[in-house]
Amino acid sequence: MKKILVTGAVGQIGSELVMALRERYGNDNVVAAGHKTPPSKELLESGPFHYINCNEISSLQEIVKKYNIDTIYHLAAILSAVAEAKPQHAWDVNINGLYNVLEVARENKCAVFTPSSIGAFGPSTPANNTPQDTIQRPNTMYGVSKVAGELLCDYYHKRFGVDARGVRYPGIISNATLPGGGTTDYAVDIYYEAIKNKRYKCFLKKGTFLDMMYMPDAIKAAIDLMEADPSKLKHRNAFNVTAMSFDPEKIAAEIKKHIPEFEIEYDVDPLRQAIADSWPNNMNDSAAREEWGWKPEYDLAKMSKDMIEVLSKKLNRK
Ligand code: AKB
Repeated sequence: MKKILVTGAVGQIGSELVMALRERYGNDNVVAAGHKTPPSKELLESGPFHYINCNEISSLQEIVKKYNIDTIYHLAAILSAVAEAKPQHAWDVNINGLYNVLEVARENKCAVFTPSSIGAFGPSTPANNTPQDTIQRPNTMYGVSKVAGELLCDYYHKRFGVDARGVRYPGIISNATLPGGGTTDYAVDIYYEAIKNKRYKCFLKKGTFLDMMYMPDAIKAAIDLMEADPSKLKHRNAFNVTAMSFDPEKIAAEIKKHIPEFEIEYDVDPLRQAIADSWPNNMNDSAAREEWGWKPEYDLAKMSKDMIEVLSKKLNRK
């Protein structure tokens, strides 16, 4: 049985990934590691949890040895808007943290999953049907750290044989943990506000198309890629993966089908708008589909129905 460590386990993806991995591989075989108290008691109590800082390599070493870890899902990262506000901190967490994880993986022969992002692309990348292999000249610290991370993972695979794999996630939408500090976060906030107040003030302007994905598909992508036959992987790291592309008007129209009184208005944040404008409108994810069978289950309609049902119950609005 696999012995897994998940860093960033209290974050948006990490907290749900830990529970999915525990269900699949057994509670005791999945060690969750985060730098703050988990939002859910379930995560803390269903299996091992440790406070670690990926910038301290000794704390990573200790856990990997203690539990005989063979696979690390490295989710600890700073998202785009926060990274622009604190670029030095973002470099430290996104690059030095990843470097430590790869070093520990090299020494202990662990496989590593690391997400890159649509943020690894920039204004000179073709914005529509963005190819798997294309121009990557991002103009944000988040993007710079993601491209460097992709290259570092490729390097550790080629040079040291570390089984490093990863995807370029789009914006991730979840009905459980909230995202923090991203440019695509509006696509989560909009559901909460639609249910609570029937209005949402959007910080991106209409016409800003971005790739998005519902959390169950994001979790599936990570697990499926790590379970894929390595002989079929030509790319290994940084696979484009997407499930849908929409702008604020399109998601608002979908929400209106369930909450007819809902209205969207705009108060554009120049920082996040500039970041979003530098990212693709929609990516081509055919390499992931061909090499390891990637196929999302949720489109905008199916995701919206589920989000509204689950959140309405959670917020006692039904
Ligand atoms: C962000 O908005 O920063 C993230 C991402 C797309 O990587 N959700």
